[in-house]
Amino acid sequence: MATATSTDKSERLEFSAERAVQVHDLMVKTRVLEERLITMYKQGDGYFWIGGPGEEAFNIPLGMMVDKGQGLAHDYVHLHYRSAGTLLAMGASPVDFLRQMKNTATDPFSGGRNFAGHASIRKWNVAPITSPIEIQYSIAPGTAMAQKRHGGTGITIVQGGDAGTAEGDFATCLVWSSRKGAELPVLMIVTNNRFGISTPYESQHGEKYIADRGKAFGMETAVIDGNDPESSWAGLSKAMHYVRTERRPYLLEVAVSRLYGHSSASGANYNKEQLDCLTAYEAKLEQRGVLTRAAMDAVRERYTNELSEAAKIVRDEAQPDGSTIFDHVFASKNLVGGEL
Ligand SMILES: Cc1ncc(C[n+]2csc(CCOP(=O)(O)OP(=O)(O)O)c2C)c(N)n1
Ligand SMILES: [Mg+2]
Repeated sequence: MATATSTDKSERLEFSAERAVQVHDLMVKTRVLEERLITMYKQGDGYFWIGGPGEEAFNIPLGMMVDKGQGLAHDYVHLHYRSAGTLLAMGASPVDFLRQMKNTATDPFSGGRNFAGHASIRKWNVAPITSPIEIQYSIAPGTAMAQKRHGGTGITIVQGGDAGTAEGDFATCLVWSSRKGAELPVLMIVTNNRFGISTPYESQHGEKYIADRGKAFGMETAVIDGNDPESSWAGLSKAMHYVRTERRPYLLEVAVSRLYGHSSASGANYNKEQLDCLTAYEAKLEQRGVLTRAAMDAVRERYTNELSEAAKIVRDEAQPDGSTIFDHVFASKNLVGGEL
C-alpha cells in the first residue's frame, strides 16, 4: 500500500477549473495510453511493457512546467521508463509510444530498436531513456554544468525510482551538483513507489526519507505527495523556482503508486491495494463541481477510441530493415559535423 506523505498545509493549492480540466484530461490520456500498451503486449504486439500508471498526478504537472526547447537556454530532461505522462504533457504524441511498443521503423525515439517507454526527443532536450537504471543521474551534472556556464534560467531535471538510489550514479549526482562554489542547477527527483521490482523499500533503506540524503550535501530538500496533482504542482513550483533562480541543486522525493506492478515481467495487472491518483482526483473534481461523472467518462471514451484506432494503424507499419542495425550506435557525421 503506497503511503502518501502529506505536505505542509501552506503549500496546498487549488487549481482553477481550467487547469483542473487540463490536468485531468492529460491524466486520462496517459492512463489510457498505458492500458493500450499493456493490451498490445498481452496481444503479442510487443515483447515487454514497462510504464508509469500510478504516477500521473506527478508526472503531468512536471511535463506542464518544463521549459521545453532545444539547447542550453531551455531545460534538460533526463527521465526514466515510467515517464510517458511527462512527455504527453510536454506535447508528445501517444501514437509514437505505440510505435516503440510494436518496434516499428516509424518509432521516432529509437527507430523500433528500444524497449517500450524509452523515449528520446532531441528537439526538447529529452535525453535518451536508458534500461540500466540510474545512469541518468551521472549524465545530468554534465548538462547542468553546460547550462551554468551558458547562463540563463535553463535547469536540468533528472528523475528515477527509489531503489535506484542505491546505485553509485545517484551519489555521483549528489556530489557533483553540490560542490562548494560550483553548485549546479539540478532538480533531482526520486519517485518513490516503495518497491524495486519485488523488493520492498523497508528492507533496503536505513534512512526514513531519501530526500534527507541531500541535506548532508547542503541541498534544499522536500518530500511531497505525488498522488495529488495539486500537491505535486505546489512542490514542483517551489523546487523549480529555487533551482532556476539560485542555480543550485534541490532533491525532491515524491510518494507515488505503482498500479500495474513493476512491468509485464510481474504480470501487468491492476493492483487494487494501491491508491489510484486518477480515481482520487476524479472524486475531488466531481465533489467540487468542476466535472461531472458523465463528462469524465466521455474523456476516457474519446481517448480509448483514439488509441484503439492508432493501434490498428501501427499494426500495419513496417519494422526496421536489417541494414539499419548499426544506425545511431556510433557517433556519425550527423552528430559531430564530420566523419569520425
Ligand atoms: C543497473 C541496473 N541494475 C538492475 C536493473 C534491473 N532493474 C530494472 S528496474 C529495477 C528496479 C528499479 O526500482 P526503482 O529504482 O525503485 O524504480 P521503479 O521501477 O520502482 O520505478 C531493477 C533492479 C537494471 N535495469 N539496471
Ligand atoms: Mg521503486
